[in-house]
Amino acid sequence: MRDAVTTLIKNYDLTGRYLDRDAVDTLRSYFATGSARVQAAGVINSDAAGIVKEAGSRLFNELPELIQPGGNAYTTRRYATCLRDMDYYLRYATYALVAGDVDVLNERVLEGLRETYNSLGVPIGPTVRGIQIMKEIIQERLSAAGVTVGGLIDQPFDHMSRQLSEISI
Ligand SMILES: CCC1=C(C)/C(=C/C2=NC(=C\c3[nH]c(/C=C4\NC(=O)[C@H](C)[C@H]4CC)c(C)c3CCC(=O)O)/C(CCC(=O)O)=C2C)NC1=O
Repeated sequence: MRDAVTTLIKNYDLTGRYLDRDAVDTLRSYFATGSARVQAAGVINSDAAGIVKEAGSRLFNELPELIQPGGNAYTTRRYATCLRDMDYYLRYATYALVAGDVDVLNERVLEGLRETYNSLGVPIGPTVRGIQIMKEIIQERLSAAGVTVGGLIDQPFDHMSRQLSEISI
Protein backbone atom coordinates (compact mmCIF):
# COMPACT_ATOMS: atom_id res chain seq x y z
CA MET A 1 0.00 0.00 0.00
CA ARG A 2 1.45 3.33 -1.05
CA ASP A 3 0.83 7.01 -0.44
CA ALA A 4 1.65 9.96 -2.67
CA VAL A 5 5.19 10.24 -1.30
CA THR A 6 6.14 6.58 -1.45
CA THR A 7 4.69 6.28 -4.96
CA LEU A 8 6.81 9.19 -6.11
CA ILE A 9 9.98 7.90 -4.47
CA LYS A 10 9.44 4.44 -5.87
CA ASN A 11 9.18 5.84 -9.40
CA TYR A 12 12.33 7.92 -9.07
CA ASP A 13 14.27 5.15 -7.36
CA LEU A 14 13.43 2.74 -10.20
CA THR A 15 15.42 4.92 -12.59
CA GLY A 16 17.95 6.20 -10.03
CA ARG A 17 16.97 9.83 -10.44
CA TYR A 18 17.14 12.71 -8.00
CA LEU A 19 13.83 14.46 -7.36
CA ASP A 20 13.43 16.93 -10.22
CA ARG A 21 11.16 19.90 -10.66
CA ASP A 22 8.10 17.74 -11.46
CA ALA A 23 8.68 15.69 -8.33
CA VAL A 24 9.04 18.78 -6.21
CA ASP A 25 5.82 20.21 -7.67
CA THR A 26 3.99 16.98 -6.87
CA LEU A 27 5.32 16.98 -3.31
CA ARG A 28 4.47 20.62 -2.87
CA SER A 29 0.88 20.12 -3.92
CA TYR A 30 0.56 17.03 -1.72
CA PHE A 31 1.77 18.90 1.36
CA ALA A 32 -0.15 22.07 0.47
CA THR A 33 -3.40 20.08 0.46
CA GLY A 34 -2.47 18.01 3.52
CA SER A 35 -4.42 20.02 6.02
CA ALA A 36 -7.54 20.02 3.79
CA ARG A 37 -7.28 16.22 3.43
CA VAL A 38 -7.06 15.73 7.17
CA GLN A 39 -9.95 18.12 7.79
CA ALA A 40 -12.07 16.26 5.25
CA ALA A 41 -11.22 12.94 6.90
CA GLY A 42 -12.27 14.48 10.21
CA VAL A 43 -15.65 15.54 8.84
CA ILE A 44 -16.22 12.04 7.41
CA ASN A 45 -15.10 10.21 10.54
CA SER A 46 -17.26 12.32 12.80
CA ASP A 47 -20.39 10.81 11.25
CA ALA A 48 -19.48 7.96 8.91
CA ALA A 49 -22.51 5.89 9.94
CA GLY A 50 -24.80 8.86 9.29
CA ILE A 51 -23.29 9.43 5.85
CA VAL A 52 -23.79 5.78 4.87
CA LYS A 53 -27.35 5.77 6.18
CA GLU A 54 -28.25 8.96 4.34
CA ALA A 55 -26.60 7.73 1.13
CA GLY A 56 -28.62 4.51 1.40
CA SER A 57 -31.92 6.34 1.75
CA ARG A 58 -31.14 8.68 -1.15
CA LEU A 59 -30.11 5.72 -3.31
CA PHE A 60 -33.22 3.65 -2.53
CA ASN A 61 -35.37 6.71 -2.97
CA GLU A 62 -33.91 7.25 -6.43
CA LEU A 63 -33.96 3.56 -7.37
CA PRO A 64 -36.75 1.96 -5.30
CA GLU A 65 -36.70 -1.19 -7.45
CA LEU A 66 -33.45 -2.21 -5.69
CA ILE A 67 -35.32 -2.97 -2.47
CA GLN A 68 -38.46 -4.39 -4.04
CA PRO A 69 -38.91 -8.13 -4.68
CA GLY A 70 -36.45 -9.09 -7.43
CA GLY A 71 -34.12 -6.23 -6.53
CA ASN A 72 -30.59 -7.08 -5.47
CA ALA A 73 -30.91 -5.26 -2.12
CA TYR A 74 -34.29 -6.87 -1.36
CA THR A 75 -34.43 -8.84 1.94
CA THR A 76 -33.01 -7.55 5.19
CA ARG A 77 -29.76 -9.45 4.71
CA ARG A 78 -29.00 -8.02 1.28
CA TYR A 79 -30.11 -4.53 2.30
CA ALA A 80 -27.64 -4.68 5.20
CA THR A 81 -24.91 -6.08 2.94
CA CYS A 82 -25.43 -3.22 0.51
CA LEU A 83 -25.02 -0.66 3.30
CA ARG A 84 -21.98 -2.55 4.55
CA ASP A 85 -20.44 -2.26 1.07
CA MET A 86 -21.11 1.49 1.09
CA ASP A 87 -19.40 1.67 4.46
CA TYR A 88 -16.35 -0.13 3.00
CA TYR A 89 -16.25 2.36 0.12
CA LEU A 90 -16.45 5.30 2.48
CA ARG A 91 -13.80 4.03 4.89
CA TYR A 92 -11.29 3.14 2.17
CA ALA A 93 -11.99 6.40 0.33
CA THR A 94 -11.00 8.18 3.54
CA TYR A 95 -7.71 6.27 3.65
CA ALA A 96 -7.02 7.12 0.01
CA LEU A 97 -7.91 10.74 0.63
CA VAL A 98 -5.39 11.03 3.44
CA ALA A 99 -2.74 9.06 1.51
CA GLY A 100 -3.25 11.20 -1.58
CA ASP A 101 -3.07 7.98 -3.58
CA VAL A 102 -5.60 5.45 -4.87
CA ASP A 103 -3.29 2.48 -4.40
CA VAL A 104 -5.09 1.36 -1.23
CA LEU A 105 -8.36 1.23 -3.19
CA ASN A 106 -6.85 -0.87 -5.95
CA GLU A 107 -5.26 -3.26 -3.50
CA ARG A 108 -7.94 -3.68 -0.84
CA VAL A 109 -11.24 -2.84 -2.48
CA LEU A 110 -11.31 -3.08 -6.26
CA GLU A 111 -9.27 -6.21 -6.87
CA GLY A 112 -11.72 -8.86 -8.14
CA LEU A 113 -14.76 -6.83 -7.11
CA ARG A 114 -16.39 -6.57 -10.53
CA GLU A 115 -16.19 -10.34 -10.90
CA THR A 116 -17.72 -10.88 -7.45
CA TYR A 117 -20.51 -8.42 -8.19
CA ASN A 118 -21.21 -9.95 -11.57
CA SER A 119 -21.39 -13.45 -10.15
CA LEU A 120 -23.82 -12.34 -7.42
CA GLY A 121 -25.89 -10.14 -9.72
CA VAL A 122 -25.04 -6.98 -7.74
CA PRO A 123 -25.81 -4.21 -10.24
CA ILE A 124 -22.76 -2.00 -10.97
CA GLY A 125 -24.60 1.13 -12.16
CA PRO A 126 -26.57 1.61 -8.92
CA THR A 127 -23.45 0.82 -6.85
CA VAL A 128 -21.59 3.58 -8.69
CA ARG A 129 -24.55 5.88 -8.05
CA GLY A 130 -24.29 5.04 -4.33
CA ILE A 131 -20.60 5.95 -4.35
CA GLN A 132 -21.35 9.23 -6.11
CA ILE A 133 -24.13 10.03 -3.62
CA MET A 134 -21.67 9.59 -0.75
CA LYS A 135 -19.31 11.99 -2.49
CA GLU A 136 -22.14 14.53 -2.83
CA ILE A 137 -23.12 14.20 0.83
CA ILE A 138 -19.52 14.75 1.94
CA GLN A 139 -19.18 17.80 -0.31
CA GLU A 140 -22.39 19.22 1.20
CA ARG A 141 -21.16 18.61 4.72
CA LEU A 142 -17.73 20.05 4.03
CA SER A 143 -19.11 23.23 2.58
CA ALA A 144 -21.56 23.49 5.49
CA ALA A 145 -18.54 23.19 7.83
CA GLY A 146 -16.72 25.87 5.84
CA VAL A 147 -13.97 23.48 4.72
CA THR A 148 -12.73 24.21 1.19
CA VAL A 149 -11.15 21.18 -0.43
CA GLY A 150 -11.70 21.81 -4.14
CA GLY A 151 -11.68 18.62 -6.18
CA LEU A 152 -9.76 16.57 -3.62
CA ILE A 153 -12.82 14.69 -2.46
CA ASP A 154 -13.61 13.59 -5.99
CA GLN A 155 -10.46 11.57 -6.53
CA PRO A 156 -11.09 8.40 -4.51
CA PHE A 157 -14.83 8.25 -5.25
CA ASP A 158 -14.39 8.86 -8.97
CA HIS A 159 -11.56 6.35 -9.10
CA MET A 160 -13.75 3.62 -7.55
CA SER A 161 -16.62 4.54 -9.86
CA ARG A 162 -14.43 4.42 -12.95
CA GLN A 163 -12.74 1.16 -12.01
CA LEU A 164 -16.02 -0.53 -11.15
CA SER A 165 -17.82 0.58 -14.28
CA GLU A 166 -14.84 0.77 -16.62
CA ILE A 167 -16.44 3.80 -18.20
CA SER A 168 -15.35 7.40 -17.95
CA ILE A 169 -17.49 9.51 -15.66
C1 LIG B 1 -13.32 -4.13 1.72
C2 LIG B 1 -13.48 -4.64 0.36
C3 LIG B 1 -14.75 -5.46 0.13
C4 LIG B 1 -15.80 -5.14 -0.69
C5 LIG B 1 -15.95 -3.91 -1.51
C6 LIG B 1 -16.74 -6.22 -0.62
C7 LIG B 1 -17.93 -6.31 -1.37
C8 LIG B 1 -18.82 -7.42 -1.44
N1 LIG B 1 -20.17 -7.25 -1.55
C9 LIG B 1 -20.77 -8.46 -1.57
C10 LIG B 1 -22.15 -8.72 -1.63
C11 LIG B 1 -23.21 -7.79 -1.82
N2 LIG B 1 -23.13 -6.48 -2.17
C12 LIG B 1 -24.38 -5.92 -2.27
C13 LIG B 1 -24.57 -4.53 -2.63
C14 LIG B 1 -25.58 -3.88 -3.32
N3 LIG B 1 -26.70 -4.43 -3.88
C15 LIG B 1 -27.45 -3.48 -4.48
O1 LIG B 1 -28.50 -3.68 -5.10
C16 LIG B 1 -26.87 -2.14 -4.31
C17 LIG B 1 -26.73 -1.40 -5.62
C18 LIG B 1 -25.54 -2.43 -3.63
C19 LIG B 1 -25.29 -1.52 -2.42
C20 LIG B 1 -24.97 -0.10 -2.85
C21 LIG B 1 -25.33 -6.94 -1.95
C22 LIG B 1 -26.84 -6.82 -1.87
C23 LIG B 1 -24.58 -8.12 -1.68
C24 LIG B 1 -25.14 -9.48 -1.32
C25 LIG B 1 -25.52 -10.21 -2.59
C26 LIG B 1 -25.98 -11.62 -2.31
O2 LIG B 1 -25.43 -12.27 -1.39
O3 LIG B 1 -26.87 -12.06 -3.00
C27 LIG B 1 -19.77 -9.48 -1.50
C28 LIG B 1 -20.01 -10.97 -1.50
C29 LIG B 1 -19.75 -11.58 -0.13
C30 LIG B 1 -20.64 -11.03 0.93
O4 LIG B 1 -21.88 -11.12 0.82
O5 LIG B 1 -20.10 -10.45 1.88
C31 LIG B 1 -18.55 -8.83 -1.44
C32 LIG B 1 -17.18 -9.48 -1.41
N4 LIG B 1 -16.26 -7.15 0.27
C33 LIG B 1 -15.05 -6.73 0.73
O6 LIG B 1 -14.33 -7.32 1.57
